[in-house]
Amino acid sequence: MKIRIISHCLPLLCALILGIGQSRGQSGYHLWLDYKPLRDELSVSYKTQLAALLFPTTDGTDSIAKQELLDAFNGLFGQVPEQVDAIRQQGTLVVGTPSSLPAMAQETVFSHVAQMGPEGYGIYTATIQGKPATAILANTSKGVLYGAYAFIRLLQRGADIAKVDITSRPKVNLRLLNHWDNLDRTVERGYAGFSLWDWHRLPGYRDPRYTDYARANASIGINGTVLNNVNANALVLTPAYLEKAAALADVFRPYGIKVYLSARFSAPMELGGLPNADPLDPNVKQWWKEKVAEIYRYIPDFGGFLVKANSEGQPGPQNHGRSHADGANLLADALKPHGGVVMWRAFVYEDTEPEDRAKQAYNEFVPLDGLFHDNVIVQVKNGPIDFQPREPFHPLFGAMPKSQLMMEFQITQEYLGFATHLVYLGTLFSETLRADTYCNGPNSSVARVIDGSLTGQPVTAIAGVANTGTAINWTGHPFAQANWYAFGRLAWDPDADAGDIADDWLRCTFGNDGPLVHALLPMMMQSREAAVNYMTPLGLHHLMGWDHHYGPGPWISGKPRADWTSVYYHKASKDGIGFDRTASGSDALSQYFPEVRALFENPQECPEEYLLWFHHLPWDFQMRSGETLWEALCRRYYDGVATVGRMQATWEGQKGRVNEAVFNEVRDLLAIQYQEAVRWRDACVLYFQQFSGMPIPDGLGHPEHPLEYYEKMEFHFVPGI
Ligand code: GCV
Repeated sequence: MKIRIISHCLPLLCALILGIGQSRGQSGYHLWLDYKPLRDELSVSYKTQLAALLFPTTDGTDSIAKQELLDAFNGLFGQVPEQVDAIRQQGTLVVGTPSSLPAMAQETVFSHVAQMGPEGYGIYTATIQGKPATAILANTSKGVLYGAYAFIRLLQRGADIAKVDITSRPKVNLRLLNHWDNLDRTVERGYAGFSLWDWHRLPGYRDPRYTDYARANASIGINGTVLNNVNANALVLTPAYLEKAAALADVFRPYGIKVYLSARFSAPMELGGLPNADPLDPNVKQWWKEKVAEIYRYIPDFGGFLVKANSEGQPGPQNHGRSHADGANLLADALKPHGGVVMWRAFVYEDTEPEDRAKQAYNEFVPLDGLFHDNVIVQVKNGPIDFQPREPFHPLFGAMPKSQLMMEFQITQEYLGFATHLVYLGTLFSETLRADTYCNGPNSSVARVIDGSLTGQPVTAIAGVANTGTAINWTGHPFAQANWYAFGRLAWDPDADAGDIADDWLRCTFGNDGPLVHALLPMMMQSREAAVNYMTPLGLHHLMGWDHHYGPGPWISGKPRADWTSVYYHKASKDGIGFDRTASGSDALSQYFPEVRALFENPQECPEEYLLWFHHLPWDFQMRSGETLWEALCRRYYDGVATVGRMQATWEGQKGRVNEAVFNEVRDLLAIQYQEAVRWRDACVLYFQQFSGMPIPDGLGHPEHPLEYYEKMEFHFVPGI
């Protein structure tokens, strides 16, 4: 018995010992803000260039910026600059705003400040009061904070700060994380432990981790956070929870981060005892008005509501015979006097089985264009189905010119291998942002729609479903940190290059090590395409396991709704595979502008990445490569796995270059990813082979097990549901 107890406890003991041995510094806890010492020559020159700091602080925000600069200098080149109140002959870093530095505000370099807006910053090599200096300038202390982080990033990269001339302001106003965190601390589609919000001990105990969370977000320009799941519990709107949310808001405020809440549309019934939640009912309006006023008493700078309504069983205005616009405007009117916004999600599909789920949001929302009040933003997922490994951009982008639209990306990897697979999402985000909607002729990219430059919408926003949790490294997979990072950077500048961002992340995270970046950057850049290939190549989608969404499940059928099954989407049969969304099929393609339609309409010309998204084609369809469709499909599946094999080899080459704990963790996760990629490939190839009746092309190899083996696999207690 004793032996059994010991053997049962052994893993726990080992975990505890390992946990103690693995300090936060070694674990990835410090994210991209780990200020590792730079090379000696760089340190020497930075010590001279940054010997003195002239930085008069005015509030909590610029005080944070100052401390961050001091910590960074100390870590990067081992020197804390002398704090001065007059500019030195040389080697002074000047930081502030025209009002914090009134004696200098007439200097030429301050002329840039006019272009920075309330959040932008500038970093310059300049002559101030006749002396050479480096300057971080902004209009506000928030801008100063963002400027400080940008300057630190330059140092982490070992940039030449003798000639810097950077002016940067965010292209999108509201840059938010959406937490799908439940009040019991489980996280829907969360793969990095439990929710960061310790509701039980709030508001009394403010975990220092809340500060670290805010710091990480501020460092990449995120300025808002929706604390709770869109599948919302109305309790979050009760005084007990508002007090807790207010405590979080207090911690986040100096970092420039506003708190938002997901609101349950039926809250007036559940909390207020009203007989209905009809948005046109005066009592319902009054209830929301009072509730919102109460929220602002707790959180004076509350950002507003995020709402999932009439979607996947959530209550909404349609329950009362009203439209999404009626519902959104109800909340918007309550928020308006306080300056809050409503982010109303367009992720909707009919309760009855739709003919093509991809068409639903467009069909429901386009007729409402122009009806939303001016503090409503319609939040649209990047693609028309649901965060699949690859989707074409959502046809709503560009199709509602009289409404404010925002982007919703998913950072957590619900459909991309959870926190087990190394998949860099900067490329996915960028692919959507750069896609041309042609809504206003050429160069009408999705980025131009959401940054308001095409529509002139005053409120612009972008959200990412968070991948954070209580895991010591925040995101589960060490490389999943890069996805949080890339989201923030692209939210600030949707035109930024995903490769440059990955390069920054690597240098800031692992140290400014050229050979390491040279090896790992291509690996990151190929990783998403690899996942697409071993999961859903050539435009296939929604092939994952039932409900938990883990692993392959192309055979999923016979569920309560056809559009929750895989067979609904791939439509494989003896005659071919793919979803015909052209005029001969569901005609979802007609929801796009003519130039986009022309791009996808003809299977001979359709980019292969989207082929089976838009077309149902015979197995022997001739691809541009000369292969048959079946051969091309097999080859992509095998290529995907082969890429993961190369990623493993690349990582092995970094032994000794990254700390041992992270090295081992990534190595082991890549091994799991490889196994899972093989399983995806083999399960899908065997499943589709039943219909194609064709052999796997020579030289690719053959699955180890028969199809039934994969179909019978069961997984219990999969995280995230
Ligand atoms: C929060 C998908 C996910 C759900 C999620 C939903 C949504 O269906 O599987 O977990 O619910 O999207 O975005 O609302």
